[in-house]
Amino acid sequence: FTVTTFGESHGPAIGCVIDGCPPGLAITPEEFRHDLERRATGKSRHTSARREADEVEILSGVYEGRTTGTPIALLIRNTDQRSKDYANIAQQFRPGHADYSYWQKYGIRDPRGGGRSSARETTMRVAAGVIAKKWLQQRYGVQVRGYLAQLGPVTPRAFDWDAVEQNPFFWPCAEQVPELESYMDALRKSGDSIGARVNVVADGVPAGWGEPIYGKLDGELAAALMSINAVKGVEIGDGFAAVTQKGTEHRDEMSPQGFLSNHAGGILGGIATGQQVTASMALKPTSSLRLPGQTVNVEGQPVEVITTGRHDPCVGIRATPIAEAMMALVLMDQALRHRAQCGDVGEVPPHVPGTRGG
Ligand code: EPS
Repeated sequence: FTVTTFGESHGPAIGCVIDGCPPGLAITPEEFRHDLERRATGKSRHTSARREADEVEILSGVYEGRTTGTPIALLIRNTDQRSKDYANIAQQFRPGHADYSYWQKYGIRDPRGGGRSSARETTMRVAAGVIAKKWLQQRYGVQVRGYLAQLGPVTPRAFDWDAVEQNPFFWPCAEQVPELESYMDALRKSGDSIGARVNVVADGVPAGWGEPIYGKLDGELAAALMSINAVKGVEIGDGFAAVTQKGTEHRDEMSPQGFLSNHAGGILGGIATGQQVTASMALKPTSSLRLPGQTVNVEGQPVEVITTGRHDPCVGIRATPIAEAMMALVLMDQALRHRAQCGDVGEVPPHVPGTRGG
């Protein structure tokens, strides 16, 4: 099961090809709308003002509302490109932006909206994730959900899944939302940007998904989350907190009723334990800033850069649906691989009853 995307932020369209989806899954263009809107720009004053309809066209792989098993091609036409915003950065590099490394690699300067390095590319990951989420839910009852776990210095004071979808931040504590809004308003006024942490979890993952050495579930999850623009760190389970933990603290003790804790993030030796799969990712602050910074131009001369245009002061705010999509895509792939080798859930008996699921 593979997904590739194509297109540029300021090109005519973006799209993806999903290969290896089983036949028979019911899917309509309307079903993409919810998650695409959750990720989209222009939904609150705290994100980029670019307005895109993000209407999905299904070009192939679906017949009479069901997947056929052949490659699924999805297309979204760009409608609100404004390349002129980028005229002043055409000859210079934004510090902290991929335009520098793209230039070093390809020697071609396409400054319009960051091209392939733009957050716009993540639209298609979310679209592909809709298919994976639906298949996982229908076939195995697996649910993938995420939330914003930290915005700059602010951490949630309480946790409530119901709160997450009620605010533009995907924040799990409703009473803190005004605090986040004032923080973001002040930040936007200052012209600066801020980093964030997004957590993503999967409930109902059956024990056994994942590969023991090559293609470990945690390894593939880390790679998938790390491949999202602006992600600089990924943790599975307790992640870097494990550095200071004792073995007695970190190990997840077991009982006939199941595990007593989940420091491992639902994965041992690259294979799912049947517990909730948990991951966390750190997103860097956006590099396109209207505050002046020191840089070089394409001739290597020192210049000052100021970026105008429509930018997110915190890309982490829109990253929750992207993290969910990437986790769902990895889980769907691992589910299909597990099925191919070991048969379906229930065909391989659990050695310790009670530790499956839960
Ligand atoms: C982005 C810059 C802005 C954002 C864009 C990501 O676009 P533009 O250059 O057209 O003003 O709106 O994000 C999206 C369009 C999107 O759909 O996520 C950037 O510099 O990465």
